[in-house]
Amino acid sequence: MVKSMRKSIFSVIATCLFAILFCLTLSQETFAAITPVIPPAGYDSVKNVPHGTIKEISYYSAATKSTRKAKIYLPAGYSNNEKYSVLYLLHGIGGNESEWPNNGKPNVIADNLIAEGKVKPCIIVFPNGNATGAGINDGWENFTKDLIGSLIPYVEKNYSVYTDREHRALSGLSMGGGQTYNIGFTNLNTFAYIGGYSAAPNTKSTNVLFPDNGAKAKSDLKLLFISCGSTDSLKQFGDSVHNFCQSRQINHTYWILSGRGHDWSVWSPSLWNNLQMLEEAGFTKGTTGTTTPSQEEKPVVNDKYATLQDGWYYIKGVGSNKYLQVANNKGGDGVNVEIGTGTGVAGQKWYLTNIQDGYVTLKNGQGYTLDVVYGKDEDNTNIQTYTANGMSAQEFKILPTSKENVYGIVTRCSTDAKGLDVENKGTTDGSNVMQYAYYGAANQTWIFEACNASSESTKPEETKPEQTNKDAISAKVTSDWGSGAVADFTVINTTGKDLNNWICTFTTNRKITSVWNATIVAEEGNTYTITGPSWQANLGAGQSYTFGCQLESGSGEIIIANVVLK
Ligand code: FER
Repeated sequence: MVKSMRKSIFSVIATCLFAILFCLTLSQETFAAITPVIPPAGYDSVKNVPHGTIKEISYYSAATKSTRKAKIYLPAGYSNNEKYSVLYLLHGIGGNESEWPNNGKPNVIADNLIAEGKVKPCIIVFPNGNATGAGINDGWENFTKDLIGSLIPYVEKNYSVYTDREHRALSGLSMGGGQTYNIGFTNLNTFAYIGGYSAAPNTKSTNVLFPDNGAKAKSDLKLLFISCGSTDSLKQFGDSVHNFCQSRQINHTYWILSGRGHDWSVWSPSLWNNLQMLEEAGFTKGTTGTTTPSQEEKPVVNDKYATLQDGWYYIKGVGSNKYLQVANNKGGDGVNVEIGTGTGVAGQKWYLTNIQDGYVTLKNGQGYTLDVVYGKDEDNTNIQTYTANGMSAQEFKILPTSKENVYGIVTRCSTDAKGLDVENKGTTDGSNVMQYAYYGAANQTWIFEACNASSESTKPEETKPEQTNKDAISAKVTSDWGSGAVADFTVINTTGKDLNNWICTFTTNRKITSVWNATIVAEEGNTYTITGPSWQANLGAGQSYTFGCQLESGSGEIIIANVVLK
């Protein structure tokens, strides 16, 4: 009896131990509850669901000292009133920023998963992973610097995204899978989620990937997803990461797609699973997913406008209770416009002038005019001040709201569809002001307070009489070889008077890399100030002068704006 009880207690303990061991063995490889599966048919077919958009972006890279291109998927209903997580998704050896968009259906896969409620809206960025250029011997290796030092900061400055590691993921296929491991494991403060699909021989050895023997990866990784086709000749590279992680008990999921090779039949299904695993691991935490404006926030029809009297105003944001101002109370071209606590300084005073068709201009106490950068019709375009130039970028309509003396300020360059908007509904001093689809939100509406003191009643000085017109300089491409171009720039003295030591400031849509037969005296972003050479320092009224410029790659004509010749 005692003996048989002992025997059964022993067998219960043994069964429990076995069960615990069994569970431990299972959880060792997979910590995400989602086990990858071959996606159902139609997972990458365009359906009648809201569609996100993929667009091209370009940014200056300190790693290549050039402007580089990338593509970005913005989910349907992308809104500045929401914050998004970002997945950086890398391509393979023959590709560039278009490889995933052209071949992998990433937008369709994401649109469908979002529409099904399986993942919340997020942003996917498709970089060009070969950051090559003059003097760079390994563009794939140099991409680490490009991604971390230039592309991520660009995305985080220009889009409404979270900026912590727990909202940033890195995945890639083949060469991009190798890069994902090389960059991801050694930058765990930047990325909490790593996904390598069919990683290539550029994958570094595990003693390089895990210099601390995997301690940080073990504690900090929120998701590690490894996938590969079973017949892929490169399978050993994912195996090596898997084997190391298994030996160090670093949580990960290794998905081998039976019978598949080194192609999109692995990569698109990997993305479909990876997105859902990201969702489960907390990648989109904080995003509400309710990005469609509610009924009362629907864009208003801008068929009416308010008429305010010409005069000086302080312009106060309704959502922030702070005043429209220039940064550092500085007068100048290209000075940022933001909000700040009311102090009555010149940089917070705006002289409203009614012009034609219901539009107004707003010139501040320093004599510079409110201006939409390049007059672009795009959400998130920044607002600055610039010398008055009569262009639509400087023309605004004041729209009434249901509240007295509360107005929207919409921009003519967006045909009144976008309005001055405090970025991310900011309320702190220095919060940026840009243009965004206008729907009368608190961060898009403004109170006009007349400045009453008699000293303020005079119109601002007419500044910059040297301002001429946009035709004072023009450019013509003479040779374009794709990655660069040469153009003739012609300055015409349209000022009506002789100019000694002429100086011309302008902005272009393509970066100038060098100039001959003239000199660049100042350069800020894409704004250049150029003087003539010693033999052409003077330019008589009506006279023209042509000099040469080398430009970075781009396409189409050269657009020149904001020209000042003096
Ligand atoms: C190699 C085989 C394949 C290699 C890279 C690849 C660097 C990459 C393939 C891809 O990106 O699809 O030996 O060496």
